[in-house]
Amino acid sequence: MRTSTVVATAAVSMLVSAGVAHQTGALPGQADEARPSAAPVELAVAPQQLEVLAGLPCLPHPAMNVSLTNQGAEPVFADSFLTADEPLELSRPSFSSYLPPGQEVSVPFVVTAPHGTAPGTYEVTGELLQRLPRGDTVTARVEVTAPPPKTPGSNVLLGERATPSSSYVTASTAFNPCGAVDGDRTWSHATAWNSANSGVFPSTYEVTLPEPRTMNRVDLYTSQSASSTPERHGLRDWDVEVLVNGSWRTVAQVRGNTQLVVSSVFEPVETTALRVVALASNDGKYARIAELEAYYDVPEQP
Ligand SMILES: [Ca+2]
Repeated sequence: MRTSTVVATAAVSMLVSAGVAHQTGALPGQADEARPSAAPVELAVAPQQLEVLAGLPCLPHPAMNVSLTNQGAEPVFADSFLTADEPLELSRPSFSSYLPPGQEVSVPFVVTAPHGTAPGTYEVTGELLQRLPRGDTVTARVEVTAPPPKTPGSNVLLGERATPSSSYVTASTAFNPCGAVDGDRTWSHATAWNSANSGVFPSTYEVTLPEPRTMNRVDLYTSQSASSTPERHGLRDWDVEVLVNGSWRTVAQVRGNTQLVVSSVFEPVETTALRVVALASNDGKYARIAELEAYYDVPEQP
C-alpha cells in the first residue's frame, strides 16, 4: 500500500492522496488497515505561489487552479475545501466533483486581498475530504504587495469595486461587471460593461471607493468596435452622481451623445462612491460603458 507523505510533499508537489494510508490525521495507534477503503483521489493546486495586489478588486487578479484526479479504478465523488489566511478572500470556498476512473477536473480559485491588507506572505490551504478524516492539506503561498499610490492626476476609479445594476450574460457571452473600471478602454465582453435587459432604463453602474477621494472630472468611454459606432450603439443620455454625506448628488448630465468619449467637468467634490445613471442608449436597448474614469485636475496656481 502506498503511503502518503502529505506534509512533506505538499511544498514540492502540492499533492495529497486519499483512500490510501495517511500519516497526517491518524489517531495514535490507529492502523492503516482500519481506514475505509476508497479510490485514491489526488488534489493539486497550481501555481504554488501567487502575487496579489492589496485592494483594487476590479483589476484582474491571479487564480489558483485546483484539480481533483481519480487515480483509482472505481468512480468516486470527491470534495475539497480551500481556506485562506485572513484577510485574503477566495472566489469560492470548495470544489466537489464526481470522478470516473482516471478523470481529472479543475477550477480556478481567484485570490483577492482587501484594501488595507498588510503586505507580506499569506497561505491558502487546500484540504481533501474523501471518506477520510480531515487533516490532509496542500498549501500555496500568496505574496501581497501594496498597490501604487493614487496621487492627484490618477484615475481614482481604476480597479475599485464596481456594482452594476445588471450585467449581460448568456451561455456564450458574459460581460465583466468590473469591465468599466479595469483600465482597458477597448470594447469587448471581457473589458467592458453591458447592461442585462434590453430596453430597461435607467441602469446604473456604481463604483465604491475605499476612502474619500476628490474629483472634478469624469471620462466615460462607451462602445465602439469594427462593426459598430457610438452613434449606433453607444450610451446617449446619462447622469453622473457622487455620494456625499450619504446622499447622491448629481454633478453632471449628458444628453444626446454620439461620441466615443465624453468628459464631464464639475466643481471639485470629495466622495466615497460614484455612479453613472444610464438613461438611454442610441439603439434603445442596452447601457454600454467600455471604461469609466475620474480625476482630480488640480487647478493651476496663478
Ligand atoms: Ca474597460
